[in-house]
Amino acid sequence: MGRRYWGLALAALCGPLAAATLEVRLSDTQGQPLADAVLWVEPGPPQPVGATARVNQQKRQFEPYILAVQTGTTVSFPNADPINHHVYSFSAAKRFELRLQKSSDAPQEVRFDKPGLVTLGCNIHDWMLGFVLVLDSPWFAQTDARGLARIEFEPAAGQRLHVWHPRIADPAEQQVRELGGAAAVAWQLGAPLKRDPRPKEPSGKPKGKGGYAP
Ligand SMILES: [Cu+2]
Repeated sequence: MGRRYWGLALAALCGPLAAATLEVRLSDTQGQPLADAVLWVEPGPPQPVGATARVNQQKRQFEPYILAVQTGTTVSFPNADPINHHVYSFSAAKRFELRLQKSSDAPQEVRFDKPGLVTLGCNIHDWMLGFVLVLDSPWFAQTDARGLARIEFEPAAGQRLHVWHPRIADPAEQQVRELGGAAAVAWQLGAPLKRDPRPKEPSGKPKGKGGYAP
């Protein structure tokens, strides 16, 4: 049963919710849009039921590169490649490893039960890098290519807007704003972006047990 169904069912039970949409436009110090950043409003309600999400292994990359989920979400890791992957995380929020066989096998799942940032790697393909950001709020969205994100949430006093992206220099301390009832926020980052942390996939013919057919 999908998340949307449960959302509708809950809305029906509780009556109309005071929902609002916050539109955020995120840009770097030069005014250029920053895509794939996660924006979220906290505090938020706990998750009524376990949601699901997915991180594909596709063309020897994690797809999506950055996934935001609420605490308690179960994420499946299907392998769309004709080769094996060995996905792992050493992050405090979730340590795990999955030996992903070729795409014919059923995807394996991991439940993300603690908030925090989980960095994904692959033991076979060193350049594979991905992130699962586990949030204690259902009210999050990711920026598109124009740097735009729309967050659906229920406004309340004391809420704060957060942002995260691997290229933001100081996500822990600086990237938080009070929400003052605004419907739109233009957020320009105050410090230059760090370089993209993703290593380049080596060119040339692959070798070894991680090799693959072109
Ligand atoms: Cu791999």
